[in-house]
Amino acid sequence: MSEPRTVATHCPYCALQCGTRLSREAAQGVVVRPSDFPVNRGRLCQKGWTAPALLDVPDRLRHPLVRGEDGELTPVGWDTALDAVASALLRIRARHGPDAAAVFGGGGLTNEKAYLLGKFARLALGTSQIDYNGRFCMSSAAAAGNAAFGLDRGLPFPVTDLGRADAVMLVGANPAETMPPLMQHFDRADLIVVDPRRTVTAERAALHLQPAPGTDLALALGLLHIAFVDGWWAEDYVRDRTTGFEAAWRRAATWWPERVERVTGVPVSAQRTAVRMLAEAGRAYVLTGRGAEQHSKGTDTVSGFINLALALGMPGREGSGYGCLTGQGNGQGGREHGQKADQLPGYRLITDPAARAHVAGVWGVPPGALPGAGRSAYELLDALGTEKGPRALLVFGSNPAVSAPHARHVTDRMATLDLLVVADFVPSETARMADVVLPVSQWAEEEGTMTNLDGRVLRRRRLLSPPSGVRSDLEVLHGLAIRLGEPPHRYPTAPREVFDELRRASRGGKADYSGISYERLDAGETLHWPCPDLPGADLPDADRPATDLPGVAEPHSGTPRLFLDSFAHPDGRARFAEVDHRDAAETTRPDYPLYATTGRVLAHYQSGAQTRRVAELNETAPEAFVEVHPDTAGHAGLRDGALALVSSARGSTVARVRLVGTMLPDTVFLPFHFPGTGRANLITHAALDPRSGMPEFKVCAVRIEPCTVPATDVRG
Ligand SMILES: Nc1nc2c(c(=O)[nH]1)N[C@H]1C(S)=C(S)[C@@H](COP(=O)(O)OP(=O)(O)OC[C@H]3O[C@@H](n4cnc5c(=O)[nH]c(N)nc54)[C@H](O)[C@@H]3O)O[C@H]1N2
Ligand SMILES: Nc1nc2c(c(=O)[nH]1)N[C@H]1C(S)=C(S)[C@@H](COP(=O)(O)OP(=O)(O)OC[C@H]3O[C@@H](n4cnc5c(=O)[nH]c(N)nc54)[C@H](O)[C@@H]3O)O[C@H]1N2
Ligand code: SF4
Ligand SMILES: [Mo]
Repeated sequence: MSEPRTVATHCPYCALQCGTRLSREAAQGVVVRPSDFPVNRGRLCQKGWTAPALLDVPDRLRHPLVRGEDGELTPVGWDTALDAVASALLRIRARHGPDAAAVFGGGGLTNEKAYLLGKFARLALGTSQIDYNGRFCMSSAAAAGNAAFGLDRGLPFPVTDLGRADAVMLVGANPAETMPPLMQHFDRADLIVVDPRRTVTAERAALHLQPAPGTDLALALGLLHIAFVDGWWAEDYVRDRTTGFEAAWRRAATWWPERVERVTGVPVSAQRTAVRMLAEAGRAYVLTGRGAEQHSKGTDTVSGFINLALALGMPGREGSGYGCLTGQGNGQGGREHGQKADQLPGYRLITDPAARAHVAGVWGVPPGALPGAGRSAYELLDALGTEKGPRALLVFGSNPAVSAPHARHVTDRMATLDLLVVADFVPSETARMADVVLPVSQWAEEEGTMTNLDGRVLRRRRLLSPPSGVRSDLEVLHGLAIRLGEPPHRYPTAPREVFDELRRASRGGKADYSGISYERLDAGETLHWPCPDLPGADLPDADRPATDLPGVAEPHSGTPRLFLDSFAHPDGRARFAEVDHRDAAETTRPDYPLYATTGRVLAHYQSGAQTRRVAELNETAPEAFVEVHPDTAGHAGLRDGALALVSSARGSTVARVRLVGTMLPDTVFLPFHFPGTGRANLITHAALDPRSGMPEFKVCAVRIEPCTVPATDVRG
């Protein structure tokens, strides 16, 4: 098969999924150009522009590696590697049972990979122990969205709707660095940014509210209080389209603006201005990011902001609404097709008997063959190697050695495993710990689908063959499954075949993809889920209703805007949530007097496994740093550019001081993209949100001091 010279595809990184044209050119090799796709309209960020460099990073994995007797990872053939993994898995299962093997997936995997990984875990391994890094990402917003609206799709409207907004409130999101091309959709709107830091996004805002980390819920309650007391609330909408306002109001009633100012630090006048700006705008949106969500009360915090949006009558109205800015490339699709501990494909609950029967039917097994719900991501990592926990872990698409909270503890747990297997295309920090490393193909070398932040299903297309010696994730799963005794046809390796099965498995579920096909996407159709297929599409040709009958002729055109007529609860109404503020799991004390919060910079993506290997990006942000207010640094004896030791009750990390005059004096900020002793997650807290399993990445208590020991002596 000859390879195309140019393909229309999407960026390998974030959930915006900017459209690109990728071509092979004689002089420059692979070249990327932005396309006029609606989300990015001809723009890309620095990561998108430099993405081709990922294809041939110097230490690209090209051979399977197995840890030898000498303790070193050594190249071997594929049969040797897969045999080693399968025989170890069989041994562990025989001794400890099926739940002794666990799987950790990722929101960067295509829909096809995420689906087949979930199926592989449930059938080939028979384990309930599967979860993924999306738990660390948007799980709090998902839990709050499901509770409020009966359905969780990050943005229940197309991104381009934002372009007509008059006001947009961004709570804990910094899209100017995390999704730069998104900013063009805010050109018309007055931005209200809620962030403890004066970020690049906050610089562009009409109003910047600067709460102390972990106090957003108090702020949300206070804004609801003002909306009601000052008479801004949408009484008719609340009566006709919602339930539960009274209970929510009872909580908000005690959050008068002065009390909110005391807890959050946001002045009363700014609170009032924010509510007025949203209420007076004809078209307004409230959007949350990780800053609001990555807390042990992340779900309640998002519920607090949804309550505000509902009180102002925004959700389910064209031109207004609430949304969560999902993060990873397939953060949306990755949570819909069965790699989440409690879910089956189609966003079905694994505990729902009807869901189990449907999916088991598609998989050709009795429903009883499907395991139940497993542990959430951090609970899973925390249980590794313990008496009741998994003894083997297979990682596809994540680098938890850097990105998991309380990272030292997590790597300690991983070190006790009988078997750690990592599939990746670079030797990530987690891969370096593995017993077996499986080199896989990446983005421009494969076909598939991704679902972007507004629920639009997109085609990822192949420009190049993968390097020889490298296999696709689908081929890896197939190879392992047959060695574990599974019938080969259960694990197709062609993405289109997997997608067609995923369509059947999702049919009738919340995230129904059954009407979406490669053919329709390749013909240029814009399809947002849910997109059910024609009635009878699952029947043999002869039994299908004739398509020229009235009402069955047109294929479903997808659902760009949800909730316009009704919300997805049985009564069609949205639910206010009865939430109240509480402190972060850890508050400051004399030995840890400052708050640390964490997040991202423009040049790096996530654990940095990919972007630290792209020279142009790494030069922009070569090492860990900590943003500190000059007075705070002065008290600690630290100058700009000095090396600081930032310590919490869990450990210390080393970072270079950046003096930032707009920082809150009692708050420091660290990006989490760096490895070794520069890992921000050496200090973060693993307190979990009881409803979503989200860890408290965004607030913990620390102290900061000059780093007097060589960085290598700090336990990393
Ligand atoms: N450059 C870059 N872009 C990315 C990624 C990346 O790694 N790098 N990752 C992608 C992914 S997976 C995700 S999830 C998104 C994340 O996108 P964002 O949510 O925009 O990213 P973060 O930097 O994690 O957090 C946003 C802001 O929250 C603020 N914050 C911290 N604590 C609090 C708090 O208590 N309250 C409030 N209100 N704000 C707080 C931080 O100061 C930060 O500016 O980005 C995606 N895009
Ligand atoms: N302190 C702190 N920690 C955080 C956060 C924070 O804000 N603060 N944010 C959290 C969030 S929102 C997220 S999303 C996580 C992300 O953190 P991680 O899950 O570690 O994400 P990545 O760094 O993207 O790791 C993905 C890995 O999979 C590989 N990979 C990419 N695509 C594929 C594929 O198709 N197949 C296979 N087999 N491998 C692939 C990449 O090379 C990389 O090594 O971090 C979380 N950790
Ligand atoms: S905004 Fe996201 S999708 Fe767009 S170019 Fe940057 S990293 Fe890629
Ligand atoms: Mo994320």
